[in-house]
Amino acid sequence: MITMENIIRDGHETLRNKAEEVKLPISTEDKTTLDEMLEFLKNSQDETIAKKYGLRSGVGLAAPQINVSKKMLAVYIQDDSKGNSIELQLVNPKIVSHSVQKAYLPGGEGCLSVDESKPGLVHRNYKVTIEAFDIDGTPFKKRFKGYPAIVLQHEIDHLNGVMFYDYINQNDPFKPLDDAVEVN
Ligand code: K2U
Ligand code: NI
Repeated sequence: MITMENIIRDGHETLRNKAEEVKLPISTEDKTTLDEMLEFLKNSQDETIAKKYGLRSGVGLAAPQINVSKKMLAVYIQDDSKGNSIELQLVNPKIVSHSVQKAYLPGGEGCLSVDESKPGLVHRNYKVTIEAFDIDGTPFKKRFKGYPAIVLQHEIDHLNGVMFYDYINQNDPFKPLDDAVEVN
């Protein structure tokens, strides 16, 4: 199982590299890695397991964060209000279109690979359309908005060597862009 020891931290060169496209058909090894990434997210959101193994809660994880420089990511977002959850294991994901409108989390963002706080707003696209392949190699295309869209952009950034704090306006970190949507 993946634990925090497997997650590389800011300063490790892999976090600033562009990850490699995954060769299709997806190998057994890459499928296992994707399953372990999703398992980590579920474990990290289980109070008992997270406490037992000292896991930081995460809703997304990109393969470079476990020092696997491949274009693979997992997302696990539980939406208790409506009972549905978002569970994704994506290979070679790309944003094929996005809204003009921007969005941000009012409290800023964090990252499992960044131990210290980096206060400030991260403006992202409010809506994105993602094309990818799923773990079975089936083509995937879906539009996301709001929080899931923010999480996916954070993870896809990891595949391109971009960190969330790269976007923070150091002169006025909590100044929202005009017309940007606050996402809660
Ligand atoms: O990539 C990662 O390090 C996981 C990030 C994902 C993230 C996406 C969007 C905005 C902030 C972070 C975090 O660890 S997830 C942490 C977290 C957990 C529960 C709810 C919100 C954020
Ligand atoms: Ni991150």
